[in-house]
Amino acid sequence: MSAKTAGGAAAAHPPVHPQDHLLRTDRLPHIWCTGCGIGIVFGSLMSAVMKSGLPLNDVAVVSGIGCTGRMAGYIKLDSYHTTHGRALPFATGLKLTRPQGKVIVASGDGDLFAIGGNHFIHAARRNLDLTVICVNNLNYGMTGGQQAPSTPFGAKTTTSPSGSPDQPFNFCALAAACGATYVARWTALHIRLLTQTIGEALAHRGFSFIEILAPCPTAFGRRNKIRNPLDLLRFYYDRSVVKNKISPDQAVMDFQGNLVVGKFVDVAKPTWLDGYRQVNSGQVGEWPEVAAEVPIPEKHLLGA
Ligand SMILES: Cc1ncc(C[n+]2csc(CCOP(=O)(O)OP(=O)(O)O)c2C)c(N)n1
Ligand code: SF4
Ligand SMILES: [Mg+2]
Repeated sequence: MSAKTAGGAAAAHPPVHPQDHLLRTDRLPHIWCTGCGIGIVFGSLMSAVMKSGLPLNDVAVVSGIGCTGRMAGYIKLDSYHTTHGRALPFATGLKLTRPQGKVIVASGDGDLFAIGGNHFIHAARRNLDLTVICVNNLNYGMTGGQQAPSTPFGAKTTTSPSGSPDQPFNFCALAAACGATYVARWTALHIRLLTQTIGEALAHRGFSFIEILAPCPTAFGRRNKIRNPLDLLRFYYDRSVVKNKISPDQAVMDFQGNLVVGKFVDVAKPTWLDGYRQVNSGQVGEWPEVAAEVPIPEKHLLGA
C-alpha cells in the first residue's frame, strides 16, 4: 500500500525510519505496554550501536526471559533470546568462541539479579568483556508484577500486597564490588546521556554494566498509586540527582527522597581473556616451592 503525503497525494516510497535496518519489522507490533520504559532503552541501544561504527556483523545481543528480554527478539543483529536467568552464561560462551565480536546482554532486573544473580557476580568478577544493560523496572513485569530483588522497601507487588519487607539490592554497588570495570545508572528520561554511556560501554574493554531505571506502569505503577505512565517517568526523572564518579555504594536509590544516577566506575583492568592468554603462554611464573611437610600451626588444629 502506498503512503500518502500530508497533502493527500500518494508518495513514491513509504517513509523509512533511520533505525529500521536494525529492527526485525516482521515481528512488529511489539508486546510492550503503552508508557513502558523498555522501548526508550531499546531506541537508545540502537542509536548507540549505530553511532559506535562497529561492523554490525560483529555485534550480538543476548537476553534472558522477561519483557526486557524481548529486545533480543526485535533487534536485527545476531540475537539470542535465551532461557530465564541464563543470558550471561550464554553470552560468556559466545564471547569466548568469537572474542573479536561485541556481545551485549540486555535483560531485566529479575532475570539478571534473581534467578541469574549467581551468573552475574561471576561474570563481573572475571571482568569478561561484555556490555550488560539492565532495565530496572522494580519488579517482574512479564509475569504480572511479582516482587524482585530491586523492589523498594514498602512497595506493593502481587507477592507483597502490603508492601515489600525486603531491602533491595544496589545493583551498581554489587557490580562494582564483584569486579565490573565500568558502572553507570540513568533513568529512561536521560536519553542522551544513556546513549552516550552505552557508546562508552561498547568501547570499554571488560565488564561494563548500565542500569536504567524505567517505568513499568502496568504491573508496578498502578499498584503503587502512579497509574499514569508519564507521571511515573517524571517521578524517576525529577528525583534523580547526577553524581558522577562517586563510589557506587554511595549511589543510593531512595524512593522517598533522591535517586542517585551517573557514571560511577570506569577503570582499566585485565579482562578474563587477557588472563587466559597469560596462563596459557606460560608467563605467570612457577608456584613458590613448598616444603614437603609443612607443620600445621597449633592454633589451627581442631580442639586447640
Ligand atoms: C526457569 C523460569 N522460571 C520462571 C519463569 C517465569 N518468568 C518469566 S519472565 C520472569 C521475570 C521477569 O522479570 P524481569 O527480568 O525483571 O523482566 P521484566 O519483565 O520486568 O522486564 C519470570 C519469573 C521462566 N520463564 N523460566
Ligand atoms: S508489563 Fe511492565 S515491563 Fe512489561 S511491557 Fe508492560 S509496562 Fe513494560
Ligand atoms: Mg523487571
